[in-house]
Amino acid sequence: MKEVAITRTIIKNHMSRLLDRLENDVVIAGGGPSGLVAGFYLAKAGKKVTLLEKKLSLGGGIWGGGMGYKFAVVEENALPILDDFGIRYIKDDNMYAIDSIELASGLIYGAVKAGVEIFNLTSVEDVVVQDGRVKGVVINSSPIEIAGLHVDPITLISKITVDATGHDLEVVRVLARKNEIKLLTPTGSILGERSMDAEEGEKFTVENTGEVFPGLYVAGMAAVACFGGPRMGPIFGGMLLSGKKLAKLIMENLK
Ligand code: 48H
Repeated sequence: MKEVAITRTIIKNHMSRLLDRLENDVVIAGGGPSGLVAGFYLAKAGKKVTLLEKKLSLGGGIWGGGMGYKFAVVEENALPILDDFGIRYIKDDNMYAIDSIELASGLIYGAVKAGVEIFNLTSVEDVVVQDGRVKGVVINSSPIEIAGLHVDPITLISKITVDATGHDLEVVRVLARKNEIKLLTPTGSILGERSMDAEEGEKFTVENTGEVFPGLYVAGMAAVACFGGPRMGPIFGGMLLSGKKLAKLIMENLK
């Protein structure tokens, strides 16, 4: 029966992809701009990258531009990244404007085509910690999490784990809450996001992209929230550059 073939095709393909990703070079939590760009460059370099997104659709904070006006903005130094993805931009007032629909869909498509294995509807709820190092993620189905059902999670192993969960900094927060550890921040703790300063926030994001605990890296707004930088509003150059820098750092680490 056709119904059986449809169902078998879905289950077989999903399960074979998932089984292939029990062990990874890199697992990225969060499918916003920083996570997608990092995944793209790592996959292009031949790394086995799995990206987990808790929502149905990826793209994080891109879709709504600024206050729902559908344009995102980047500075000139982020243009090579857009060129790598084939995403178009318009020069305007010393800035570059991008249709946020093209930015979000272009980053997602680029990451998938580069070889990033993406699982949506998948929440990272904890990490695996052994020998003083993060060695993977503990995941659950988002609908199970949202319903508050008592269903235990499963685990994916990774050489490197990335917190690209944006403002909420979910992975680092759970690590810090459950374990008596010191993070690689100036105080050893999470410093928290500060109020708006677009210029400084953009710089801060890239400068603070990096390792925050052995095996665990932060990128994008998660780096800002972790290291105590200012927000920058709907300018996305720092997020894209953060993703690219992260890929470079991880490549060096994995050598
Ligand atoms: C799986 C999760 C989990 C979880 C969250 O917020 P994002 O777009 O993140 P960035 O850092 O790549 O980009 C930030 C940018 O969009 C932004 O918000 C800016 C520039 N703000 C400036 C300002 O002033 O406000 O994406 C994070 C993604 C989202 O899709 C979440 O659903 C997802 O991570 N996520 N995925 N497991 N536990 N938590």
